[in-house]
This record gives sequence, structure tokens and C-alpha cells, in this order.
Amino acid sequence: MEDTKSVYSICSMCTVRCAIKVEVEDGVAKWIEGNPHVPGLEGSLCAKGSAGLAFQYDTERPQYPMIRDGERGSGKWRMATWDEALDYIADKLKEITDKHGSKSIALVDRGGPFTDLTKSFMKALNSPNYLDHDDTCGKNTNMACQTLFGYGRTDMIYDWPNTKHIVLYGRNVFESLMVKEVNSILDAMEKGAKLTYIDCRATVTASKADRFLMIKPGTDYALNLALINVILNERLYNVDFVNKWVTGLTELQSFVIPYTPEWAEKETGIPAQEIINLARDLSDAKPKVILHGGWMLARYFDSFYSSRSIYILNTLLGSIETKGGLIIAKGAKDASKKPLNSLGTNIPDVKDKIFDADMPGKSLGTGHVVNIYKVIKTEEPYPVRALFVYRYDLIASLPDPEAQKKALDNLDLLVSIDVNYSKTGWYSDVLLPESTYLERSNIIGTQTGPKPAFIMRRQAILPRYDSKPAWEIFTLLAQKMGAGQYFPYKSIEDIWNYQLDGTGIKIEDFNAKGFVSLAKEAILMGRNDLKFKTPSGKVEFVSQTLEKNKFLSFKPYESPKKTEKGIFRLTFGRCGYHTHATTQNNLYLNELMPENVLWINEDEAKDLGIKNGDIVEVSSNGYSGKIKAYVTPFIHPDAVFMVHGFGNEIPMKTRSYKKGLNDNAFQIGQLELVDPVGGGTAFLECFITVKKA
Ligand SMILES: Nc1nc2c(c(=O)[nH]1)N[C@H]1C(S)=C(S)[C@@H](COP(=O)(O)OP(=O)(O)OC[C@H]3O[C@@H](n4cnc5c(=O)[nH]c(N)nc54)[C@H](O)[C@@H]3O)O[C@H]1N2
Ligand SMILES: Nc1nc2c(c(=O)[nH]1)N[C@H]1C(S)=C(S)[C@@H](COP(=O)(O)OP(=O)(O)OC[C@H]3O[C@@H](n4cnc5c(=O)[nH]c(N)nc54)[C@H](O)[C@@H]3O)O[C@H]1N2
Ligand code: SF4
Ligand SMILES: [Mo]
Repeated sequence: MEDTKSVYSICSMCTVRCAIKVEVEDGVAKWIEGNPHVPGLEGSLCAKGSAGLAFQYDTERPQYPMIRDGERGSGKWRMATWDEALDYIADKLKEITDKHGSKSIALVDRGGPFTDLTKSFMKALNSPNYLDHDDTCGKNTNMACQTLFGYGRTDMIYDWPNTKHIVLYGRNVFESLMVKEVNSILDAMEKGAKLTYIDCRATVTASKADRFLMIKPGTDYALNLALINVILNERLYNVDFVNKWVTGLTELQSFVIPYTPEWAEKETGIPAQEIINLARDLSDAKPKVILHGGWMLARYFDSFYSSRSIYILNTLLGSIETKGGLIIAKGAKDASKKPLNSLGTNIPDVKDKIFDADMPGKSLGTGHVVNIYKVIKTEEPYPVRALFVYRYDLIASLPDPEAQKKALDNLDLLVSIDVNYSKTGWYSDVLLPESTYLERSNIIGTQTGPKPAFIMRRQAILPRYDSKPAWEIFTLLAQKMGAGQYFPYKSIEDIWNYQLDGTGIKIEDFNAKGFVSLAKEAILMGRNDLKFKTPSGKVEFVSQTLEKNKFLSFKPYESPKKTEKGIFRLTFGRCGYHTHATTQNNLYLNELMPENVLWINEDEAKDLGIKNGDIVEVSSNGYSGKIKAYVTPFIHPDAVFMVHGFGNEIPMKTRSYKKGLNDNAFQIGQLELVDPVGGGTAFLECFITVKKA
């Protein structure tokens, strides 16, 4: 008789973490679909999520622990047992910490709702150096949001279903996708919501928008200053909300006087009348408007301020903590429930400071992943000699791979824990294979939002190879490091029971839907008793945090660097079929998009004698590569574009080996190039020469 079961779990083909249902027959995963109990998801999955089965049954992924047996990156490995590999790590760590103390260990993590495990692990090792990936993602947006509201970017939840007007700045929602968001936006549009899309390239999202504004790259700040100018001059803002909740309106008013729509037209290429029309349309729809904080504006030098201007616009339109706008995320406590117990509760606090706490010339916040390279190189303020990289591919996701490798060479120990052969894994001393998301359970996470919930990734099938789940890897490591008393767990159920203790919720409560909702209805603060976590408790246009750190609250606009004939700004982004540099070798996804191409404006291409489909040579700072040109009118003449994540150099991944180009490789000298205030990586300050090959 066939043995079949359905398991509710969480996708991990990208970090959006859609809830899924997995159908299993005789221990084999046969089908994956979106969790039918999640509104806005109801069965749907993206191409990458569906390709989870191809990933699961692929042989071209790590199958056992591997210890380096040649130069770093040489690809020479020896197969190890778990005991051997973990002993190797523990012995090295002991040597390192005997010499340099426990703070010489750092761990970089992708982030997300399950990080209590890795954070507690670092606490158990008595090191303050836990970092996440956000510098390369939305750090500037996050910091901008913090200085205005006291909440971070992921605390501002977009209430798509109830909105009337959506504005997206290079937020390519229909390709760089989150399944639930796509469905909710499409539903809102069917109900009449308008979509304004701003990009230097016509994407799939542009094709679905009511209004598409092609913008000169790097000039969104100018557009926003002009929008603010019109909204204030014409008194289009939400007067009640602003009067009650904002500090610094007068200062903003005088700051934007010179930034008229006519001025912005010259900077952005967007006609002044379009800017005025947009301001008026937004005012008509207020407060049910969403101007998405985005990511792509967060990758220039002045991104902190352009991101900040987006949140200022939302505030002026009154769209904060209201239906159809940006709702502040709520957790268990807001739903009058006891939060999950942290695995770190009983571990003593770490006394040492994180390495970039007092770094000279530092941007806002600490734990910036780019600073790890500075510390490894300079050993200031103290040496960091061992690095764990968990669920993160540093070398593929920060600029200038060669500069990174050079810095990493100063480490005594580099360990990657991954489900694929990542670039960082390939350069590591030890590569530990985690069981895939279908083969393992994770600790329980809290999904904050208007309706908070506890979420569970649950094992659907047995591991195919000699891998282990993260909870077990970190538990064993803690035990080998003499910190076993803080990780006494023998099974994931032990951990779940500990996390849930006192919450009134049991493991079985996850059986019905895969998650446990903590609130029936969206939790909204009353319009008159909003709580902002800024020093003043208000939305701080003039920010006390910024002023205290000697940064401006309003930064005068500066034009982006000019390009010359044949030299273009290298822009990049995602496509619907791939996750960063992770999925290019997936059997199905590789078939859908085996390599990337270079988008180039048709007039520019003509001047350079380049025709559609020609092979072109692109170069920057001595690095060059060949790629197929995609000649189109739908990209701004200053920019060229390629999908991120190609150019795999790991021979074990045969399908994607040496296919397409890697955008990061052109960002030479940019490793430490960051927005001075937000600290996010300025990837987009990259210029390349294009000529016919
Ligand atoms: N040039 C350039 N650089 C970029 C970007 C760009 O577009 N262009 N994008 C930036 C952005 S927005 C981001 S968020 C970062 C993303 O950069 P990363 O976080 O490095 O990318 P991911 O694809 O999310 O995967 C990270 C690693 O996690 C591994 N992984 C996946 N699932 C699991 C799992 O279940 N367990 C374990 N242990 N490992 C797993 C993958 O195999 C991969 O090696 O890159 C940034 N860097
Ligand atoms: N399929 C898929 N979906 C994903 C991911 C994935 O890897 N694959 N990753 C997830 C992650 S980690 C993230 S951070 C998000 C990213 O989501 P997005 O930021 O929406 O995605 P990107 O594709 O990186 O970039 C979007 C656009 O920014 C444009 N752009 C470049 N410069 C400018 C500019 O100066 N102004 C404006 N207005 N636009 C500009 C580019 O032309 C590009 O079309 O996607 C998430 N969703
Ligand atoms: S967006 Fe696609 S790949 Fe990412 S979690 Fe959702 S289904 Fe999986
Ligand atoms: Mo990201």
C-alpha cells in the first residue's frame, strides 16, 4: 500500500518564506503548493518554489561534510564524517580563542524569523559578533525608516488589499517577487487601485502599471523632493495627521523651496507636469496610499536620504498605521500573548562590544557586514580570526570577489553552512551541508504583522545525503565548544516545547494549518494613540538620532555622476526565475534562463555599432567579460542592466558553469563603498565600458 501524507511547511527556495503544503508518497516529495490556509497565497507558488523538487533530487549539491585539502578555493576537498568536521572546527576555535579571546569569532547570517538559534549560539560562545545580510539589501531603507519612526523597514507592513494608489520606485514586484504580495497587488488593482511605477528600465511591473515613469538612474531623490514641494505648496497633505504626529515640518518646508517640478524635470527626465499630476493623484487617494520603501534606491551614495524621502511622503499623505497604507508590525505581546521563549534567555550576556561599535567615521547602527572585511584586514579594534557563514553567500553578494578573498585569507578559520556549493562555501575551510528545507525542521519563528503568527518549518522527508539541520549543527558545535549546558536539546521537539512553554500553544496546534495565528483581526493602534519609538515619540522629519550623530536631517540634492559615450552605469536586479546566485544550476530554472544578457538602449547601441544579439565586451578596472546584447528602447541611455547571480565558477555545478556574467565582479574597488549615513553597500556606483566584441 502507498504511504502518502501532506506536510505544512515553509519554502526556502528564496528568503520570502512562503507557506507551503508538501505532498509525500512513500517518503518521496511529489508536489509542492502554496499553503491553502494563507489568504493571498491559497495554493500559488512561484517558478522557483515549484523547482524545489528539482533542487531536492539534484546530485549537484553538497552531500557530506567537506574539509579543505588544498589552497583556499582550489576545489580540493576531503570527505569527512560529522564528528571529524565538528572536531576540526572546535579544535581550531579553541586555538583561536585561547590566543585572541571569544570575541575573535564572528557569524554572518542571512537573517529572518529563525535567527534566535544563531544569535543564541553566538551568545553561548561569548562573542558579540553576530551580523546579518542587510547592508547588501535594505540597510539604508531600514535606517531611514528608523530615524523617522523608530521602527525598521520590515516593521512597516504594506496593506495592499485595501490601498488605492501604489507607487513603486524600482520595486519590481512582478519579477522580484513575493507570491502573496503579487496576488494582493493584483487583487487591489482589480478593485481599482492605481499603480505608478518608476524605473530606469521597463520591467514586467512597468507593463502592468497605470503610469510608468522612466527615470534617469540615481535621481529618485530629486523626484521625491519635487513631489514634497508640490504637496506642501498646494497643501495636499493630510493636515490633521501631520499636525498631530510630525516634528520638523517647517524645516522641511524651507528645505524643499528650490526643488520645484521644473527643476526635477531637468534632473530626472520626468516632465514637470507628470510630477504635479502624481502629487495630486496621491492626494486624492490619501491616506490609502503606499509608496514602497523599496531596495533599489538603497544602493547609491545618497540612498539613505532618497529612501527617507519616500517615508516622508507616506507620512505627509497620512498613510501610516491606517488601512490601505503602512501598518506597523505587531508581535505576540501586541496580541496579548506570551512571546516564544528565546533559546538565549539563560545564557549570560556578552560583555564585549561588537567590533564596529566605535569604528571611526561609522554610519548609523552596528553589525555592518562590510565592516567585517575592515576588521579582518586591520585587526582594529581587535582581531577577528574565525568566521561562520550561515545561509549566506558573502562572496556572491558583496562587491569585488577578489578583494573579498584576499581579506578572507587573513582568517584562521572560515566555515560555511549551506545547502548548495556557494562561492563562499567553495572558499571555506569546512563546508557543512545543512539538510534541505524539505528534509528538516527549524525552530519556531514569529511572523510579525498586522495579524502576528507563530510559524513552523516542518520536515517532510528524510535527508537524502549525510546532512544535518541547523539546530543540530549548532547544538553539537556548542557542546564541542564546552557550552553544551546552554544547548541541552536532543530533538527539535525539545526545542519547540521549550519555545512554546507558557504560551498556551502546543506543537499539535500547528498540525491543522502549519501556523498558529495570534490575532483574529488586524491589530491597529488608534489614530490618536500612535506609538513611535523615536526619542520624541513622533515622526521625526528633523531627527534627533541624526543630529546627535552629526548627520543632516535634510541633505541637499547632488546630481549623480555623469556617464560618457560608451560608458554606462551598471544596474542589476532579479528575474522571476532565479534567486540571487543560488538557483542558476537548478535543472528546471536553468532551462528557463540559462544565462543573463546585457540590456542596452537602442540609440546608444546604434552609436556603438551594436545590434540585438551581438556579443559585446564589457569591462571595468581591468576586469572584462563577454555577454549577449539585448538592444531595446526600454532602458534609460545612461544605464545597462544584467540579471544578478550568473557567472558561476564552481565546476561541481555543471549546468551553470561559466554561463553568463557576474555583476559583482565588475564592482571592483567597491567593497567598502557605502552610503555614509545608512551604511548600505553602494553597488550602483559602478560604471562599465561596453564595446562590440
Ligand atoms: N551585485 C549584486 N549584489 C547583490 C545583489 C544584486 O542584485 N547584485 N542583491 C543583494 C541582495 S538584495 C541580497 S538580499 C543579497 C543576497 O545574498 P545571499 O543572502 O547570499 O543570497 P541567497 O540566494 O538568499 O542565499 C544565500 C545562501 O544561502 C544558501 N541557502 C539557501 N537555502 C538554505 C538553507 O536552507 N540552509 C542553508 N544553510 N543555506 C541555504 C544558498 O545556497 C546561498 O548560498 O545579495 C545582495 N548582493
Ligand atoms: N525572483 C526573485 N524574487 C526576489 C528575489 C530573488 O532573488 N528572485 N530576492 C528578494 C530580495 S532579497 C529582494 S531585496 C527583493 C528585491 O526587489 P527589487 O528591488 O524590486 O528588485 P531588483 O530586481 O533588485 O531591482 C528592481 C529594479 O530597480 C531598477 N533600478 C536601478 N536603478 C534605479 C534607480 O536609480 N531608480 C529606480 N527607480 N529604479 C532603479 C532596476 O532597473 C530594476 O528593474 O526581491 C526579492 N524577491
Ligand atoms: S517567492 Fe517563490 S521561491 Fe520564494 S519562498 Fe515564495 S514560493 Fe518559495
Ligand atoms: Mo535582498
